[in-house]
Amino acid sequence: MREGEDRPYAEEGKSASGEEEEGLLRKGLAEGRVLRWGERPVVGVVMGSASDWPTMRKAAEVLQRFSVPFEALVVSAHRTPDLLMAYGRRARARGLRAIVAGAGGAAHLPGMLAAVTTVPVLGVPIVSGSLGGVDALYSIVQMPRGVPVATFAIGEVGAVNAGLFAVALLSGTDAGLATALAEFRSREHQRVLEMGLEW
Ligand code: C2R
Repeated sequence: MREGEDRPYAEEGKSASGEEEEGLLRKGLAEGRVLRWGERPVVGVVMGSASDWPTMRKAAEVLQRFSVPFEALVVSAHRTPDLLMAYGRRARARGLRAIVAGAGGAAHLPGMLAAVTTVPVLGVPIVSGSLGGVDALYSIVQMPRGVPVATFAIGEVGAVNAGLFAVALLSGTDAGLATALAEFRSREHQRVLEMGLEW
């Protein structure tokens, strides 16, 4: 690697310095890599691979529906460990109030994020490979005592509910969101009351 070039990893055996971390984050959050919706994102929607996006966009769609500004990007504990650390460490300072993190297989991403930030991490197990998402569910839900990741159902249902849960978290300090959430629930209530069956 040439001098002055951003390294994808800190040198073996060393952690990225503060300056390196800033550089990684700048590159990782560059235009074209990050999908931004609204001014000043308060929720980060992250995933281990672009292949997770069809599922994770369900969480993003919920945030959009409730007018919650968010950013969405690919970041991986396995494949971009230093970027992941930088993203997690800077999350609170950057104004994020919740991180929805989706990953499949050996899903270390949500747990590793939770290890470096006190911003609530909401984990979504993605269906991938031969174990159908159960591997990701166990990887995310079985966190050791003291470092929680709120874990949701496997796949799209989990992504939708993680989005709704992020809205519920934010509604604690946002009366408008609390009202919007209550209205959503009452529409769901009505929808079920109108359900009929045909023989
Ligand atoms: P590819 O489709 O890119 O091969 O990824 C991703 O979340 C994805 O579901 C396959 C699966 O690998 C997962 N992945 C993780 C992590 N990074 C990528 N679980 C991680 O850091 O936990």
